[in-house]
Amino acid sequence: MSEVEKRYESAKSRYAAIGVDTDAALKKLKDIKISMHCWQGDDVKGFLNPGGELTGGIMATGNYPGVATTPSELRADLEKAFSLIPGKHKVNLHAMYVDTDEKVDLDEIEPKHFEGWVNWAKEHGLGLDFNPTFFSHPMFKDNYTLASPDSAVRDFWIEHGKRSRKIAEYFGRELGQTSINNFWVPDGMKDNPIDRLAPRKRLMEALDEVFEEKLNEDYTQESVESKLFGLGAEAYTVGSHEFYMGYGLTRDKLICLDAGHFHPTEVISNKLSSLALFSKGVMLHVSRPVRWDSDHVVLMDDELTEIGREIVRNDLLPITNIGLDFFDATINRVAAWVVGVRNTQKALLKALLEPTEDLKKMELQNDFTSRMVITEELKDFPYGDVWNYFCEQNGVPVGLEWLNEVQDYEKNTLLKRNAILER
Ligand code: RNT
Ligand code: ZN
Repeated sequence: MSEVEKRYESAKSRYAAIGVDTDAALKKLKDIKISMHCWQGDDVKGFLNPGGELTGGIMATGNYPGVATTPSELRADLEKAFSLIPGKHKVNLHAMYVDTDEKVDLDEIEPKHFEGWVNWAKEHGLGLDFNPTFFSHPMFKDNYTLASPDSAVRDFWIEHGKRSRKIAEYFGRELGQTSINNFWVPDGMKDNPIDRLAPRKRLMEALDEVFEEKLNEDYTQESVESKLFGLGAEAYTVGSHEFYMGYGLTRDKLICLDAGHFHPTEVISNKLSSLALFSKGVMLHVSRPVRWDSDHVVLMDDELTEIGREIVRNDLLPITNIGLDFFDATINRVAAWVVGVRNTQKALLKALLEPTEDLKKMELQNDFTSRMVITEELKDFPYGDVWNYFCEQNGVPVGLEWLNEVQDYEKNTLLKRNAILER
């Protein structure tokens, strides 16, 4: 028996004593796919318009060496990250990550421009999610895309939205896993608008045009992502939470909740149970807003723990698509992915290791003392031993070991990349 197995056996009996089956928890964890966002790998630059500016109110800061600048570099980095993460997952692509030598614009993209990604996903047993890219483009005009008062601008983006749906449909058909196509639109104003209504009406109507054609939902489903504010859109964001709650619920779309898109003390964990009653499902952008929508790497903090609990305690896994959304360019980008995905899995595991039914019973019986004492004691239970065993079982490094692999990869691959760039 390995050291990891020995520790697992001991943890297993401690959990069994409070009625928790650790083997069952690990079996469930193995089936949970995390959608790993490709854009952490290249600081949200994409391949459509090399050297272009990042617009749309989001920002990546830092210049850590080794950034991916081609689809094959990005895929190599993703592969490295996945080799350090237990389980089989999905990659979340954006339209600007086209893989083609053709000069193609956002209103011209077709499934064939993503064939390289699909072949790669097949080879590695991965799913693919998608996002139309409504930013970093000259047609992002006066801070507007789909909500623009200029019909030429709107039409460009409507065409883009329609094309993105065909690509997501193609992903779903080819890979046999539903591809979630997430719509986030940065449109807004820096200072106080006079008319908040007209842009929202234009956005609603433009989206209705984009979604006119019915597509097979086994292949693709759309989600809509709200936001409170962005850089340059501090006073007003057209696609607010209320806007997309209304839109998503009336148009049968998934609601996307990004952890950084609300008031600084407002949390998304508390929204899941309400959405579960009214929406067909959710897409999560698990992120960490440090004082604002800063998109820091996801750490094991209270909100992540609570997100895991809300999903597991309320049995929301079947209607929840879990994706990540952060971009930190001051650290090794592969490490950023690995920390974010492993933490998200660990938060789910911690929740899976709770005696949920017993705790619910105590609550119903007004036994708030036991509820508090048990949940506090649970924080010191050896979930780390269960996690380590899960990693070993799934053939990925245990504990700190993965850092060595990232460091080797940096030395042998990432740093060489930059040397070539500098020549
Ligand atoms: C921006 C949104 C959006 C983006 C990605 C790149 O505030 O969170 O999800 O981060 O689409
Ligand atoms: Zn997001």
